[in-house]
Amino acid sequence: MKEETKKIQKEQKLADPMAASVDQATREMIVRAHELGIETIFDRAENMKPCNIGSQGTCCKNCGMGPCRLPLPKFGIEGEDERKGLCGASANTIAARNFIRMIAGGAAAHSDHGRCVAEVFLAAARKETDAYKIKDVQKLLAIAPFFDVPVTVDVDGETLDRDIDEVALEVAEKAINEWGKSEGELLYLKRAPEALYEKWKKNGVLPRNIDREIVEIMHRTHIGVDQDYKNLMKQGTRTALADGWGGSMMATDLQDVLFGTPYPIQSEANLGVLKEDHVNLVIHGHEPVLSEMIVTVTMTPEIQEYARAKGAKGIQLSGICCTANEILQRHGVPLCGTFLQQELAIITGACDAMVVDIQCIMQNLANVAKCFHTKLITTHPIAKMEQDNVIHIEFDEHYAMDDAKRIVKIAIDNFANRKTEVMIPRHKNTQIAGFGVESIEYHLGGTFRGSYYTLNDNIINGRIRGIAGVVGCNNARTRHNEGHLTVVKELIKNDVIVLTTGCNGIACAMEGLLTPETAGIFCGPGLAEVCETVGIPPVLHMGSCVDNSRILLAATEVVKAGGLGKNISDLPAAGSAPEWMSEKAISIGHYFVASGVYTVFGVTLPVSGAPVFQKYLFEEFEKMYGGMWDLEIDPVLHARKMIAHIDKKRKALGIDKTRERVLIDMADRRTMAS
Ligand code: BF8
Repeated sequence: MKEETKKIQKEQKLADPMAASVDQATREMIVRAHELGIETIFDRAENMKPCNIGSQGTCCKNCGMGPCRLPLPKFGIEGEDERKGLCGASANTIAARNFIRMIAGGAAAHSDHGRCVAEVFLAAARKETDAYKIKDVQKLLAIAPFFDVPVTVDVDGETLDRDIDEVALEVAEKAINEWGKSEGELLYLKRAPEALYEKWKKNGVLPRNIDREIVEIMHRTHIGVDQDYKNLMKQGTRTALADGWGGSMMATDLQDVLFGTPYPIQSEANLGVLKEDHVNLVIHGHEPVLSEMIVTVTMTPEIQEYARAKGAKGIQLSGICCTANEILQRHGVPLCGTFLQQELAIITGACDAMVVDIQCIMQNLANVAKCFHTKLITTHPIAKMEQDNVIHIEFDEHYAMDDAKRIVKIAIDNFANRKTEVMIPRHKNTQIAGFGVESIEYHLGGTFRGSYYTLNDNIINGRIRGIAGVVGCNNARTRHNEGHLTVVKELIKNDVIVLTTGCNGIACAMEGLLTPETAGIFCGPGLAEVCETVGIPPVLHMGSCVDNSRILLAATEVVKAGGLGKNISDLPAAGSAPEWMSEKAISIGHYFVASGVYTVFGVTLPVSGAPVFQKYLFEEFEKMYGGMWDLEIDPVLHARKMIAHIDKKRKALGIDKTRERVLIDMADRRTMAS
C-alpha cells in the first residue's frame, strides 16, 4: 500500500460504515477500505462539507466580478427581496440561471450520448462497420414513421414496399439531423399525447433542434442577457424537452434497433457478483456502443480459452452505473453496483480491469486503482484522466471488435498479477430486469390484446393505485440507498407500481425488489394480486437514465389506452429521484415536470435561496404543464406526498371510490407478511 495514502487517512475523519450505507456489502467494503488505508467518497464526504450558498442556488460565478453570493437572511426575507449581485442580478435570476445551466449540462450529456449512438447507427446503415448491424428490424419499422420515413408494414411487421437497408439509412440521416437542423421542430414531439403537445405549443416551448436549445441556455445565462426567471425557465423547459423527447428518446430507440429491444431477463446484483477464480472485467459508464462489443468478445470460445490458459475459470463481466443497466437489460450481465460503489469494486482486489467511457466516473478511481493491480482503461476521446496509471484506448466503431478484444485481453493478462488479498463481499440478490414499453404491453395487456387496457383496468378498479417513476443517482450527502429503498417500499406497500431506471434500479435490484416473489412480501394486496397473477415484479426495471424516455412513452400508452384522461398530467402518477446528484437528474426532473408529472426530489434542490423562483417551480408550473417540482428529504413523507398526488388525480378522474384510500402502516404490513 502506498505510504502517502495511509498518511492522508490519519489526518482525515473516516466514514462510519453503518451511517454511510444501508447495504451490507457496501458497509463491509468501507471497513475493508479503512483496513487497507484507502480513502473513498464516503470518507471525503465527512471531510468536505458543501457550500451553503451554492446549495441554495444563489452563488453566481458567471463573470469575473464574482462569485457574487446571496445567502438567505437568517430570519428569512421581510418585505421586498433586495439582495443583488454586482450587476444587479436578483436571487431569482441567479438561481434560475444556475438551474437551467444544470439542465443544459444534463441535456448535453444525454444528447451527446444519443448523437454518438446515431453516428454508429449511420455507420452501420452505410455498412462502414461489420461490428454493428440492425438487430431489431421491427423496432426500426416502428420508429421510421416518427422520422417521416414512409414505410408500409404487413400484419407480421414485415416491410412490404422498401428495402430495410434503405429505411435504416434514411432513419439514420433524419435522426442525425435532429441535433442541428436549421428549421422546424423536433420530430419526436408528436409522439406525446396531443393535449400535451398543444400545451407545449401554447407555452411556446417546442424545441427546434437539440444543440440549439443547449447553446441558447449558455447564451441567455451569460452576464447581461436574460434577467427574468420566468423567461429563463421557458428556455430551460425547451431544453429539457429536447432531452427527454429528443436526445434521450432517440438514444434509447436507436440502441434498441442496433442491440435489441430488452425483454425481461434474470440476473444478479451487488458486489457479490464478482468471482475470485474468474477474470473480473467491470464495465462502467453509459454508452452501450463499447460494452456491447465487450460482451460479444467475451462470449467467443477463443477468448474463453485464452482466459483458462491464464489460470482463470472464466471471465466474469459486471457493470457499474448505466452501462451496467444497458448490458443487464439486453444480456443479463450482472450489476456490480451503483454510482457510490465504483471505488469499492476495485477495493475487493478482484477487479482485473475496469473499463470506462463517459459520465459518473469518479477521478479517484485512478488513485484507488494505484493501490491494486487493477488496470483502469478510459476509452472515450472526451473523457480522459490525468493520472499516469490510466491506460487510454480510444474506441473507434470502425474497429470495434479489435478494440474490445484488446481491452478484454488486458483484463485476462492481468489476472495473474493480483497482489492484495481478495475480499469479495458475499452479498448479492436475484433480479428480473429488462422491461420496456413493449414488454409491459405484452405482460399487462397480453399478446392477444396487445395494449395497455389491462393495466388501465387495474388502475381504474383500484388494485393498482397509481404509477410512480422512481429514478436517479446516489448522493454521498445522504445514506447510500436508504432514500431509494424507503421510497420504493412505501409506494408498493400502498399499491403504487414502480417504474425504475438508473441507480435506483440498481439499488432495488440489490435489495431483491425486482423479483415477482417480492410482491407477496412488500406490496399492498391489490398490487400483490396483479403481480402474482401476471408474474411480474412490483418494481419494473426500465433501463438506464436515457431510458427514462421509456417511462414517458409508457405513460403515453396509458393515456392512449383510455379511461384515465387525455394527458399525462391526468394520470394517477408521480415521479421521484430520492438521492439525485447529477445535472442529468435535473434535466430529467424538468422534462417530467413539463410533461405533466408531479416530481419530488430528495436530499436538496438548489433553489431554496430564491423563494419566489422556488414557488414558481413548485406551484405555478402546475398551471402551465400540469406537473410541478417538489423537495422532500424524509423518504417516507416523500412517498406519501407522491401517493397524495396520485389520490388527487384519482379523485379528479372519479375513480377514487374504487379503493379505500388508507395508507398502510407497519402493523398492516406485518399482518400482510405473516
Ligand atoms: O445516468 S443515476 S449516478 S449512473 S446520473 Fe449517474 Fe445518476 Fe447513476 Fe447513470 Ni443517471
